[in-house]
Amino acid sequence: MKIYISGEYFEKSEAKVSVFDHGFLYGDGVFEGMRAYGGKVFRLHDHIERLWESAKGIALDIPIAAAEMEKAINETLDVNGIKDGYIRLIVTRGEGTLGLDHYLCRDPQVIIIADKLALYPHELYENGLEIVTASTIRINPSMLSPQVKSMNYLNNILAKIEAYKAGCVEVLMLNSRGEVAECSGDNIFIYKRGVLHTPSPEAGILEGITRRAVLEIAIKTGLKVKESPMTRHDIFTADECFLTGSAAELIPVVKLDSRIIGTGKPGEITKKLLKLFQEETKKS
Ligand code: PXG
Repeated sequence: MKIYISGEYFEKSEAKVSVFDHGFLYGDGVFEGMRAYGGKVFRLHDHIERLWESAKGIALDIPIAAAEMEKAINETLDVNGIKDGYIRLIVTRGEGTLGLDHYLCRDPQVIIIADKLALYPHELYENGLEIVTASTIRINPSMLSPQVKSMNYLNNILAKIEAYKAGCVEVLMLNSRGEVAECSGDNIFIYKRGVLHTPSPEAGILEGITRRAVLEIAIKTGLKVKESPMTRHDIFTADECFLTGSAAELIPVVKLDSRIIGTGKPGEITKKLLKLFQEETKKS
C-alpha cells in the first residue's frame, strides 16, 4: 500500500508524521472518508467542499488547491490499483511545539490513504441492525460544531464503545435537548406513512454526503421528505428505519433499545432507496 503524504508516496511502514504534529498531540486537523466506485470517487466535489468547510471552521489553511487535492486523490487510487474502495483524506495542523499555539504549526500535512472497504457484514443488510441509544450525548454545536469533521472523534468513539458493550455495531446518539441526532458514524432516517424523515442539521449532526444523496433520490421518486426534530418515540413507532454513510451506503435498522421497529425486517422503502442509491453510485 502506498500512502500519499504532502506530495510524496510512502510504503505503509514508512508513512509517518511527526509526534509533534498537532493532529497527533491535540486531534487538531480535519478529515474525510470517501468511497470509490469503478475508479471514481462518489460525490468527490461534495467531500472536497466539506473538507474545506471543516478546515475553515478550525482556521486551518489547506496548503494545496482543491483541484490539486482531487488530482492527488485520483492518483492515490491509481497508484494503489484501487477501483472500488475507501479513501481517507486527512489534513493535520502540522508540526508545532508542545503548547497549544496553532500558529507555530507552519506546515499542515495532507495525507491520503486508499484502502479496501471494511463494510458491515452482508447478513446485517439482509436482516437489519439492532442499535441502542448511547448515554454519551452528541457534542453540542455551540461547543464544537459536529459539521467539522475533525480529527477528534472521541465523542463518537465513546458512544461506539457503548454499542459494542451492548453487542451492537452502531449506536444512536441524542443531542443535549434529548432529540435524535445521528449514529456514531452514520446518519439516521425513518419512514412512516409515506414520509421520509431525518433530523435536520440543527439537531447537531454531520451533514452526510450519503444523507444528502438519499434525500435527493427520495424527492425524485416522489416521496415526501421531512427534515425536522426527531425523538426516540418517532423511531419506536416508525414503519422503517435505516442508517446512511459512505461506507455503509444504506443499512436497515430493525430494533432500537430492544424494541422492534415496524415489522422487525428491512422495509420495502429502505430496500428500494438502497437499490436507487447503488444505481446512482454507478452513474457518478
Ligand atoms: N455522521 C457522522 C458522525 C460521521 O462521522 C456520517 C454521519 C456519514 O457521512 P457520509 O458523508 O459518509 O455520508 C459520518 C461519516 C468509518 C467512518 O470508517 C465513517 C465516518 C467517519 C469516520 C469513520 O466507517 N462516517
